[in-house]
Amino acid sequence: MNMTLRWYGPDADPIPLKYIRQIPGVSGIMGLLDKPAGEDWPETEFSALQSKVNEAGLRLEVVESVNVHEDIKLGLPSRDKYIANYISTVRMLARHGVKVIIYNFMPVLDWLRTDLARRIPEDGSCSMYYDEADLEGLGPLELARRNREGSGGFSLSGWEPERMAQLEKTLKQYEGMTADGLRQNYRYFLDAVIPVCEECGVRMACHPDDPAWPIFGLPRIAHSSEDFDRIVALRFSPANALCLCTGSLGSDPKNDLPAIIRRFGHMDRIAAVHVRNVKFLGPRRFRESAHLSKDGSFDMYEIMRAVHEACPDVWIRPDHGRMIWDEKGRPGYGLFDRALGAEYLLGLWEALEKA
Ligand code: DNO
Repeated sequence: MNMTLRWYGPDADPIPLKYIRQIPGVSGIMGLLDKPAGEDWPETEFSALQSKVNEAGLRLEVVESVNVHEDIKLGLPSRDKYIANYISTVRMLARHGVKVIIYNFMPVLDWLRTDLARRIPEDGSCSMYYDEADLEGLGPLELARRNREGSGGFSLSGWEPERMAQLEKTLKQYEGMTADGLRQNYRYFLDAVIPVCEECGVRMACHPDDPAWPIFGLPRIAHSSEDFDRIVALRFSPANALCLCTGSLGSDPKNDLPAIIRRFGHMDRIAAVHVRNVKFLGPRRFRESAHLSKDGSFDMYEIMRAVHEACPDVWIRPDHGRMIWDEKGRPGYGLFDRALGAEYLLGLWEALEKA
């Protein structure tokens, strides 16, 4: 298992690489170039980023994310141009030793919370929070505005300004799109990209829908074991893999996380894992808790045991942390709580190794 931390790059992330290097057991980052979806990533920029990471004593073998342009998800004629750019980026990343590319196929919006900094009454820390009831009377545009205001000036992955600028138009384009229609467009994308990944030794890792159900009437096709069965069948190859995110999938209590990890891990279809805990507060209402089992609703030991059993060589990162110790940072991506999360997961791992 390779323990990593997500890092947004020297200009966008307030956390110095040196600090990440000092977290015991963290060997690399999951990183990215901050480019609008659909762009072919410039090699010189990526190689400069990777050198910086390497100089800090860390590795950059997982890229999160190379975003998929909406025209691909919509199946518009312009998709071929964007797929060609995607392929060119895959080849470039492979030349630099990248092994896994995390992406998602969620229409328009990526992950969604209704409060980016909800105070946890028990200990005074803040974490991200979701209540479906708060979405009523709140359209996506209003939510995007709130996110912008609540993000402390940081651009949030999945809520990038250029994406939000197009929001109204993109939402219109999706009118009438069904889950099957979206899946067909997904197949078209995978048919083009996966053979290239096989050729150059890269694995695509699809991130689940977060939360794990459709929102704002948009189709979503990656939030259950059955959905993943369909996704791996769209193009059957170890390069067509998943990024198993426990917090996203687990937002629906029906999803049995250890069972899903075992199912797709044993099939060799898990290329990356995001591990975090969630505390259910009611139907479709939850907060992101500390990683510790006791603080949330998941059994983190059982989750790590399933990873250890079914995909032990995977790249992992602790996911969204709370804001603690008065840290100011990108919601979900501060240093302190994620570092605690990494140590806790590494502790579970050591126990599993020795048992
Ligand atoms: C949220 C992240 C997601 C993830 C993308 C992958 O914090 O886990 O934004 O990076 O869905 O494409």
